[in-house]
Amino acid sequence: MALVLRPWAFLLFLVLVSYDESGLQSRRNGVAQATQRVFLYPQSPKVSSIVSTKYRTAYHFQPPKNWINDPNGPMYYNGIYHQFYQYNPNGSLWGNIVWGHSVSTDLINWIRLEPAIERTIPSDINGCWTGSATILKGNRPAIIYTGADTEKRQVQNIVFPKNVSDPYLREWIKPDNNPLIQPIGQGLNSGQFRDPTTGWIGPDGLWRIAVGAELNGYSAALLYKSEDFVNWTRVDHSLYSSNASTMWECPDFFAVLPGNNSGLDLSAAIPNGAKHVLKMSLDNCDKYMVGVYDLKSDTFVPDTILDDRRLWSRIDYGNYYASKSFFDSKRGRRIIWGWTNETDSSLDDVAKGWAGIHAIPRTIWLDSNSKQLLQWPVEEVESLRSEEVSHQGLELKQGDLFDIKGIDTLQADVEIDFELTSIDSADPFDPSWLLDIEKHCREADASVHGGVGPFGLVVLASDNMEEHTSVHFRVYKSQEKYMVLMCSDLRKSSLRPELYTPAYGGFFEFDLEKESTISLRTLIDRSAVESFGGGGRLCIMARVYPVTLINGGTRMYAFNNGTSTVKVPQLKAWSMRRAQVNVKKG
Ligand code: DQQ
Repeated sequence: MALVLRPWAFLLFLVLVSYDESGLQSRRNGVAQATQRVFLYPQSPKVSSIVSTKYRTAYHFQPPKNWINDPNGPMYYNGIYHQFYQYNPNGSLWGNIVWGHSVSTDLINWIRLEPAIERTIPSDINGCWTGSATILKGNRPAIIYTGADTEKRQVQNIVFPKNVSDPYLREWIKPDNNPLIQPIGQGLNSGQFRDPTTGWIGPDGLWRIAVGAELNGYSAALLYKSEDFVNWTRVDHSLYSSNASTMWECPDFFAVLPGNNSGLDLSAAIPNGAKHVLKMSLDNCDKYMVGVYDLKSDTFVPDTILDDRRLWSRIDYGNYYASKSFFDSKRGRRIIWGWTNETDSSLDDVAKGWAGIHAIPRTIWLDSNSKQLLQWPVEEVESLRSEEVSHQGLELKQGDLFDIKGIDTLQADVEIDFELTSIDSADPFDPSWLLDIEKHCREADASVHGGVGPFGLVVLASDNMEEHTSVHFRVYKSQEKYMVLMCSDLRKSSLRPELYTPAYGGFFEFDLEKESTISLRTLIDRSAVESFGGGGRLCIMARVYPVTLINGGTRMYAFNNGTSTVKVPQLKAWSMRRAQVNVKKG
C-alpha cells in the first residue's frame, strides 16, 4: 500500500494568514476591473515577475499574444472545427475587438489564421462583438454577429465565407445590406442588444435567432424570424424574458435528451422527450434553465422559475463566462466552450502582453432526471496524456495527505474516486448557504474538520504549503438527500500581490442509495485549474499564479480532513504534453 502522510500536514493549512475578502471583479464588456484591491502580502524580492512565460497554458486555448474573451461562432464544417474569438489585435486589454480565427481537426491542436471579421463598415466600426455560426440549407455557413456602429449602438450583421471550397474558410464577406437588425422598438436599450444565437428552424419552416437584450429595464432573449436568414422580423414576444435581472449577454439555446450524452441539432427534427436549455451570461457567470420549447407559443418554458437568480443553476461555478455551444456533427455530441479571464491586475496583463484563455471544450448533456447539465472534457484531450501513475486501495484518515508523485505537476490530468465509508457523521445542511456558496467555502475550508469531508486534491503547492490551491468536497445531510459541496479555494494559491483569489463553490445532490463514490477530475495547466466533480455534475474553472511554479517544482496531494475515513479505490494521474495551440509555423 502506498505511503500516506499523517496529520502533520494539515497544521500547515492552519498557520496561513487570514485577510479581507474583498477584491471582487467586475467585467463589463469583457473588461476585468479589480475594485478595492487588497494587498495580501508586501511586495517581496522573492516574488518573481508575472511576465514569466511559465504562466502561459500548455494545452488550454490562447493566441500567442494580446487579449481574448468570448468564444464565437464555433462550428464543425467539412471536416474542420472552427474556433472564433473576441480578440484585440493591438494589445492585452479589452478593446478594438475583431474576430480571431483558429482551426483544428481535434479541438485540442489549433492552427491560427488571420482575423475573420474586422472593423471595416459603419455597422461594426466600433467593434465586431459576439455572435454565432449557423449552417444553412445547401451546407452554406453564415455568421450573425453584433457590431458596435458609428453611434455605438448595437446592431446585428451577417458574413458569409468568400469561398466555401477553402477548407479553412479564411475569408468572410460582408454583404451590403448590413446591418440586418437594428435596435428598434419600444423599451429596447440600443446599448444592450447583442450576441445572437445560432439559428434554428421552427415548425413553420422559418429561421429563428434569439438576441440578448435589455427590454423595459429587464433581461430578454428577443426572438427574430426570417425566411432567408437575411431579412429578419422581430416576433411580438420574446423567446424568454425575466425581471430577475436587467440584461443577458451571450444567450445560447439548444435541445438535449435526458440521460443521453448524444447531442442534438436544433434545426433537425427533435425527438420526443427532448428538453431545451436556455443559457445566459450575467453576474460574471453562465447560468441556465432547463425547460421545453413550446412550439405553439414559440417560447421557451422553464420547468422551474426561481425569482432569486443566485439560485439559478450554473454551467461552471468558477471563472467561466460567455460560453457558446455547438452541435458536433462529426461525433454526434454537443460541445460547449467558455472564456476564462486572468485574475491578475490590468497592469500585469499589460506587462505580460497577453490575457484570457478558453476552457477545454466540454461535451455537455442532460442528466436522466432532467434537472442538471453534465459536462466532461472532450475525449480528444486524453491524447495529450503521457506518463501515468496509478494507485488503488488507498485509505485516507482524518488529516492524511497522499503525495502524488511521478508526473509533471504543472501539466496534469488527475482522476480520483473518493468512496465514503460512513455517512452517519455528515453535518446538517443549511439551505441559506445556497445564497452565497463562496462564503460557505471560505468558512468551511480545507482546514476545517467536518463529519464527511473536506477531502479532495491539493495542487500547485509549494514544499511548505505556503502556496497551494485545494479542490475539495464536503458531504451534508439534507432532509431526504445528501448535498455535496465542491470548493476550489484559491486564497492561498499565490504569494503574489494584487490577485483575485476567491474560494469558488457549488452544491450538487447526491443519492446514497445509488452511489457511494464521488469522483474528481482536475486538469492542471500551469495557471489553469479546471475541475469536474461528481462525474461532471459540477465544474469549477480557476486561474492561479503561484510563485513556486516559476521558482521551482510544485507538489500535488490527495487529502482528507473529515472525521470519517475516505477510501480511494482508484487514483490515476497523467503528465500532459504541450498541445500545438496557435503556434506560429516558421
Ligand atoms: N463580450 C462581447 C459582447 C458580450 C460580452 C464584447 C460578453 O458581445 O456581450 O467583447 O463577455
